[in-house]
Amino acid sequence: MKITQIKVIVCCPGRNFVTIKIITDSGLFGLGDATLNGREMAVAAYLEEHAAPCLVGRDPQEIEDIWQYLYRGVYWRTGAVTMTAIGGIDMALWDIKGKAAGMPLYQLLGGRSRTGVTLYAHASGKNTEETLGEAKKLVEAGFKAIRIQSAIPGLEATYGVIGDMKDYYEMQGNRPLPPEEEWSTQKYFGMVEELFREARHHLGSDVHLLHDVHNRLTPIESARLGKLLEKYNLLFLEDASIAENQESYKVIRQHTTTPLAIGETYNTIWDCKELVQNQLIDYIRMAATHAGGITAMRRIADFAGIYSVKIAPHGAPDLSPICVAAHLHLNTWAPNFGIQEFVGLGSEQCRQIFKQDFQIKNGMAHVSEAPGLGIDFDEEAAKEYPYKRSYLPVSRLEDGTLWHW
Ligand code: GCO
Ligand code: MG
Repeated sequence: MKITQIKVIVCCPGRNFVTIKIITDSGLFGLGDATLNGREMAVAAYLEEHAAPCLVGRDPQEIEDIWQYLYRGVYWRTGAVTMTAIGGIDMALWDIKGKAAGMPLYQLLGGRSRTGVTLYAHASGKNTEETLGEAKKLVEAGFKAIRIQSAIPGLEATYGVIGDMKDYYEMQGNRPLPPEEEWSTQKYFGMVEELFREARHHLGSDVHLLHDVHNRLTPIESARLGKLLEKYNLLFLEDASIAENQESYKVIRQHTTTPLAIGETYNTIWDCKELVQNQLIDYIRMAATHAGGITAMRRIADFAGIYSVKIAPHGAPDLSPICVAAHLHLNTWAPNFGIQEFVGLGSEQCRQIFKQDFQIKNGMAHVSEAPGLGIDFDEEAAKEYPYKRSYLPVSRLEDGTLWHW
């Protein structure tokens, strides 16, 4: 089998997605997601100009060698743009391998470890009451795990909730420059305990609760938060602090038993090595798209498993349905799967373009049994929604200091 063409398609059905289609002389093709939020065209150019020309004519079945060629063979290894390009190509190659074998991807990985993939949904609102109203609806819809976020009184907009502008997920293409949000640790601590106390009171003890701090706290503040929330029994506390200095998580760990999750911006196994090896975290949240595809995720899952760390792949709306499908296969297989973030099936336009056939029932996803990833992409429909430049927000402290978003 030979690769005859690699297409890179950037479309914006409500938000931007970079899709790779690898076409072969056998009639089989594979699909991959290479979306890097706010930097989509950098990956598209990398693929078109630097990666695709080296792969045309190669055997798409040699996934491992192609992975090494694009990773080790490049002097400038790692980095978000390179690893997202590799992630998209790798996914498409596994899609082809599955189709050639006549097997769904999870079978190629080793088969099922579970009947379905437990999902967590998002509840956000402008105050505790609104957030918990959303959470209740999700519980009624069958979800067993909910991420709870609320606006902070006194701050106009912050992570997950942005004033009257709908949330940031839907702002793609609507603003010429990055919007700005505000952060105050003092004000956050003034509301966060009440949010979880009320959540337990109204939702009961069975439902799993999660929370994303989006790197806003310092390690000692995260430690304090973890301690404060211990009695509300969170499934995990996500991105409490930035961990460029992986050692800094020791500060959090030595103070609290609240389980910790991190990793959605990580690109290689090296980014989480110390965190995993020293058991400073409980869930690793890397995504197939940004961490080098199925080939890399499989290694990360096995590495994490040795240290009792579970995988909980990133599932925000900026990962395309192709990545969602890849994660469902990985999660169906991985013995150390934890939970999958899930934000719905995307806009109507999105569902017109990406045709997936996994099933969701009672807060669980059931992977497609079709060969490969089990997803299709309508190129003609995608043409209707061209790329629109857009940015994630930035965050500032009340005195104007630029802070982590
Ligand atoms: C999450 C994430 C997202 C990110 C987004 C950035 O846990 O879902 O934090 O909300 O902010 O994916 O690209
Ligand atoms: Mg997050």
